[in-house]
Amino acid sequence: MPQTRDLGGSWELRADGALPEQARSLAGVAVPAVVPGCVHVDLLNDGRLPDPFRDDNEKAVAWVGRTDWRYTREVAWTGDPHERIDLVFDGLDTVAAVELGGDALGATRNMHRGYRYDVTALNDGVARPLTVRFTSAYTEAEQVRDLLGARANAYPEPFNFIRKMACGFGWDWGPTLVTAGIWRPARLEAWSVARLASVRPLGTWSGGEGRLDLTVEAERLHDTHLTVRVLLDGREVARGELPPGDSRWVIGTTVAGVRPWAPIGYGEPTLYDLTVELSAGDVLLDRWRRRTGFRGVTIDRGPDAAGSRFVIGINGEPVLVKGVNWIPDDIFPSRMTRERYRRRLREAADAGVNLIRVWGGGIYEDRAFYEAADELGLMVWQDFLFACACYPEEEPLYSEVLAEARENVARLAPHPSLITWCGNNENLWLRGAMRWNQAEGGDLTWGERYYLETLPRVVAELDPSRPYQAGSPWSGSWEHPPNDTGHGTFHSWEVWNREDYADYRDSAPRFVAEFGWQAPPAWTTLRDAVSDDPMLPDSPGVLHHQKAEDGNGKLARGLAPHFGAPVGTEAWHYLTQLNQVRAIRTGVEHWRSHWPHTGGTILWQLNDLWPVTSWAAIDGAGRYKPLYFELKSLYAPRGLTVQPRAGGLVVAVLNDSPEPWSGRLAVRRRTAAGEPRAAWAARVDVPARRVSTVEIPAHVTALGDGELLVAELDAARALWFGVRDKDFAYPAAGLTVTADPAPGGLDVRIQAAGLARDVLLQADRIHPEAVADRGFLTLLPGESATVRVRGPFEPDPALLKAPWVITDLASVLRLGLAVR
Ligand code: BMA
Repeated sequence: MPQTRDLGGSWELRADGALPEQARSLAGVAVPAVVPGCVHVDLLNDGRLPDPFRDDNEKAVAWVGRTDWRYTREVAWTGDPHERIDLVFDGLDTVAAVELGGDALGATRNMHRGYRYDVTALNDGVARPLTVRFTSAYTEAEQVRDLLGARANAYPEPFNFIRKMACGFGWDWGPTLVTAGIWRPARLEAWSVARLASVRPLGTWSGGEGRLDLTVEAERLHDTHLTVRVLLDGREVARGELPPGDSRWVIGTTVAGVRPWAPIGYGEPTLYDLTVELSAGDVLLDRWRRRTGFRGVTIDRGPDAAGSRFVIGINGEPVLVKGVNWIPDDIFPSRMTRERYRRRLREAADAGVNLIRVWGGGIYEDRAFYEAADELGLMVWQDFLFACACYPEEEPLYSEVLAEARENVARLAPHPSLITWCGNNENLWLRGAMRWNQAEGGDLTWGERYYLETLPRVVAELDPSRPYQAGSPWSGSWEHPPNDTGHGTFHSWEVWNREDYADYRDSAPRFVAEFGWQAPPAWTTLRDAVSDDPMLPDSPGVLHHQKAEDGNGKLARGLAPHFGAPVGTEAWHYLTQLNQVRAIRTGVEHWRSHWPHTGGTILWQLNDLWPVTSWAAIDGAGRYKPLYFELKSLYAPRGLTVQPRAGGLVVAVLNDSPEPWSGRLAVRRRTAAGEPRAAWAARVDVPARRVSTVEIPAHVTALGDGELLVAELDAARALWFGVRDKDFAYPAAGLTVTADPAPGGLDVRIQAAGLARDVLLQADRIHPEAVADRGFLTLLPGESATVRVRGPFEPDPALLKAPWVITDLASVLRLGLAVR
């Protein structure tokens, strides 16, 4: 068996070459460094950088990305002698020269690949210096740009000229922090005779049967006879021979007695241990192990009377996609841990999410990400790493793209959660929509060949088990504009950028792969990030943590028709978070009511990678914005929503459960004070996985001033106010709050005398680590609810009396003040 020695842990970091003024103190200094890691994190840990997340320190540390760096340590082989010793890097960020004992081993220019070098000389046991020199990513990207010609992109940075995480160069939710470093594990691997160079299992499911297609590639040093054994949960399912000269073994076999992997809400995410062993005679040479599963994936893109569908099917069943977009969870991705991946994905699953789209401006994530998704039953849509730009198709980029695609398609093949590969984010669309074809370099290559030829070929060759999409959005061909509501995937950005959120209802796209609405992060997250005093929506630090073009203007214009102009930062914070929730609710309920015409929604965006005003549901400090809790009801299997249709109102009964939903649907018109005005009821029978729309009679929907509709079916409820918030005369909520100490915190009971709309308990205002189990909640007169608050604080009910800990809409609208 191969022996390995981890090269993680302490290294030394030095600046190479010229240093800017701020960095003079680094001249000749060896900074303690950690692998895996990156320069920024090492400098931060050594107290040599101000926190780039605070105020506008981001600007003060910009020199780090423009500097060259050198990582060094000694290495020696301390294991048994072997015929071969390899030095393996799972990831180098990005432009690196690797040297051992002063000899060059190789040069790299792609963060998204791994590298392996023959260092068999280490068999002598003598220690040698290992050096990895990093050239600034800017130097490389600017050289490639000069060589191939400038091309348009969405941000003024050269991210499209280098194979490196694009959003590290800054995005409309992210800082510009251009990293360098040994960002993934490094090790020595010693082996003899032969090793498993690649194992690519494709587990599929159809006709009630599992199937395993497996390709094994060996790297061999001798022409000996090799055998391969394949075990599933310890039981041998296949065995093969690699005669001398042969190093590739391919099998396809049905696997009896297995159950399929299914996403959340559609069955169990069943996984199996897959083991592949390589032997020579009785000697076991290498062993590979993963959890894998069997499932069939289709995307129904067929034509129909309305255009072209986009319905994802798993194991033969159409699946309503309730998705979120994922960006790297840390601007320094080497800081991610298995626990953090697991926690974030568990949070998505807890919110009812069944699909995560790994967005093309980030990275092919760590194995831990896909393993967590496998176990949770979260489907993963993986973009190839191209976003919002024209990308050159010439060398030196073309071969890098090809190598990176081949490596990652093979690497991620075992994961049943990964259900589709997508060519890019928005590049097919924006070239025309942003007129990049008419801008500088508009006549040069721009990436089309990757999306329409290279990448689909790689997927067809290495992984035919997963449907490929050319891009997001994409209408299926050039016959229709890429972002066409009638065909394929759609990104809904006009509404946030220029319109009122009610306009989400103006179309029913076939699949909404992006849509979002901004809001600031949790109060404490913002307060910790900026030292502005006073802290205002437009004070310098707050504005620095708003990266979207005219972001605050869009927030204000989105707010005005619904809530007017807020008084004070606290009211702005409360109302913009509420407006985010209102907007997303409007979109998702409308689109869900059109299932299966609309095949699903993928919210932009689940997470953040620093403290910022953004479209995220979970902020950069990991705190939940109220939107996070709202997702739980929007993405619940069952729900009700009142929708305007053809001059009247309907109740859409949303049933994404495997059972029919039958019962008595009751709709009442009542005053805000609770007095009944009209009532109507009907029996509904909604088949499994279907939506029924039921018209509400006009005499019920004839809302007078201060009246609302309440629709109910079993435990589900929908409210309809008919007018915009600022035109509804909300009475005082009349809240009575009582709190009981509970294990780990407080149980807070909120009782409403009147209509209490959008009561919010902001747990982070009690203690930075306190968490509540609900976001906005609305109570009808006389109702009560309990909010569980947990965290490391003294469970003193008096804490709830601090300003803005508990707030409701009527109080904010009337007074711009907290209730208590
Ligand atoms: C889409 C995404 C991102 C961007 C978001 C918000 O374009 O693909 O590039 O951050 O919208 O503008």
